[in-house]
Amino acid sequence: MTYSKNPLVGIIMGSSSDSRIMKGAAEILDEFKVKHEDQIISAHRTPARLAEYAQHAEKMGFDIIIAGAGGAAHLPGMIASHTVIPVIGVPILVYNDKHHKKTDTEKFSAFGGLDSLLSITEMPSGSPVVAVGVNKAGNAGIYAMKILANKFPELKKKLKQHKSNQHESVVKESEMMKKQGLSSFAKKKFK
Ligand code: RP5
Repeated sequence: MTYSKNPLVGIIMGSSSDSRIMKGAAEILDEFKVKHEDQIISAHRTPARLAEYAQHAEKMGFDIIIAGAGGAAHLPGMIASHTVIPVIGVPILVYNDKHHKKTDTEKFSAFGGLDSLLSITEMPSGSPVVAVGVNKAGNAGIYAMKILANKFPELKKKLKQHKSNQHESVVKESEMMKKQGLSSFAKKKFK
């Protein structure tokens, strides 16, 4: 079953380089069969487009916006400033991987993702954005499903099933570890 003809969630990110991380949110929404619209909106490189997007999101009737950005991550906060739609921010660590010639240390943020985490969470009073952990786009997807589950009972059922699947998989791995012993379990898992 699908929940609507139109997308219920807008997924946006500051750069195409964020798509490697942000696809984690889309994968969860796809798994739960919730339609989403995905776009690149840069708070710094396309500021006018950012304001237009907020209007677009309201017109589309999105219930939630998932916004990911790295470094000086102003996208989630600025979108939240332009709309009353709840925004879930995804702080991104890995970036600049468009520039293949750069060394690994140049590809990553000098502040290890703390820069984007603080940029997203430290919003002024009266203009909140919630945030998941650094690079945890999948959690943003699950959190969005939890909000939507208040509207769609079928989605609530699926979330409960998702929880019990997680339980089963941890128990299964624990049984394997108990049987094989920690050393050989870890050797097989990370070979
Ligand atoms: C941020 O700058 C983007 O969200 C991205 O994480 C970071 C780097 O962007 P690129 O230089 O890879 O385009 O605005």
